[in-house]
Amino acid sequence: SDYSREPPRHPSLKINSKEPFNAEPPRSALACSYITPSDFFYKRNHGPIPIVEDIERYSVKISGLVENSKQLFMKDIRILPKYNVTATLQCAGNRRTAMSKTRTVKGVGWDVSAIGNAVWGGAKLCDVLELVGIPKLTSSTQFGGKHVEFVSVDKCKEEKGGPYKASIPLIQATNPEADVLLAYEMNGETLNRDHGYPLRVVVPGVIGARSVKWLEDINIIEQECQGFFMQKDYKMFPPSVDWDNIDWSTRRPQMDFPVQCAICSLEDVSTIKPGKVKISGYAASGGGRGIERVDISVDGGKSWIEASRCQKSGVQYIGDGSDSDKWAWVLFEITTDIHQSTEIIAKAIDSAANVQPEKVEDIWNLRGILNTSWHRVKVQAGH
Ligand code: MTE
Ligand code: MO
Repeated sequence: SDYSREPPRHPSLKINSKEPFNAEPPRSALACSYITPSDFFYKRNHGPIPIVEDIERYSVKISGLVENSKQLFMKDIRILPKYNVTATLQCAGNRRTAMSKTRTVKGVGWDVSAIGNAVWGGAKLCDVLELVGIPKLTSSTQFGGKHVEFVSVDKCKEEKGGPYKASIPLIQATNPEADVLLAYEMNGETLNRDHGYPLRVVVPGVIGARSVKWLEDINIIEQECQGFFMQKDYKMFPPSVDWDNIDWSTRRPQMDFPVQCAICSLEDVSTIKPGKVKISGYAASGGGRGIERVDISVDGGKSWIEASRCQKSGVQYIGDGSDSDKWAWVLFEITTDIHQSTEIIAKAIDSAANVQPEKVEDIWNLRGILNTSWHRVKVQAGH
């Protein structure tokens, strides 16, 4: 493995692991803007960042259960209708550090910023698959349990030096409404190396692990991908399962991410001046479910007040689909009186009325994924 040609990165990122490079922005910087600048977007890697020298010769090969395999160059992908989809990407390991405080878990530690919201520009996967004769919106009976596998060029130790890979159901891949993209732009600019240059998959509403970067191969396969990150990682186990009694085959790979929120305006612990305190952060849910409500408590959970929500700045979020980005987070904010030291809590409710679990202990799992417990920060009244 070779880490001598990594791209430059913003100095204010908090580095959780250097090789492979895993870093997140400070939480105070994260919820300042609805669209996360790519500099500040968390970076989650399992190997060195690949180098594409000759973009003219770069291609993606589509094969597997198709009549004729096809090799697509960037020009073939750029010629397809271009979509800009605003979507939140969240690592399943977001907030892992807090989970490991109850009991040790395996994995890179993350605070609350292994999440970001970007405008991804590219072709829809369903349009790309049509080029090899796979029709859109075909019924599930015709597809069976087929999956679309995405294979990268990076080298990961978990794959014994092989490439990172993952898959999604073919039924989702061929649904135009699922907005699965092969993205070559992020926030209106050419995708940068850290985020998958020249081409990555973006699967909105699904844990980040399925949005394969540096795409090289697309395979239509009979069942889900058998790679490490689908079979031996990113699965949700109950608190009773530990490394001595784990049976990976008993669980399905995690796809949609659950309802989540975090306070970003305050660190745990923060010193505040008694009086009006602004509490703000993000809330997001998977599967295209919007955020129905964000509740805040400033008395440790005895009483709750509702925060205001927005996506575009200054516009109250309604979440009815007409003026909202269905795959994107909402930013929440409330200013309230706090006069003494206390614990502030945030919890979100999504459009299916799913609520975040209260205690991290109840959702503890050995890999430390999906910590969506109520987010708590302690504040000390000072001067
Ligand atoms: N794709 C490749 N090829 N290699 C990787 O290590 N990491 C995955 C996913 N795609 C990964 C990958 C994980 S776990 C996450 S959370 C997201 O990419 C992170 O995307 P980002 O670095 O652009 O934020
Ligand atoms: Mo991830």
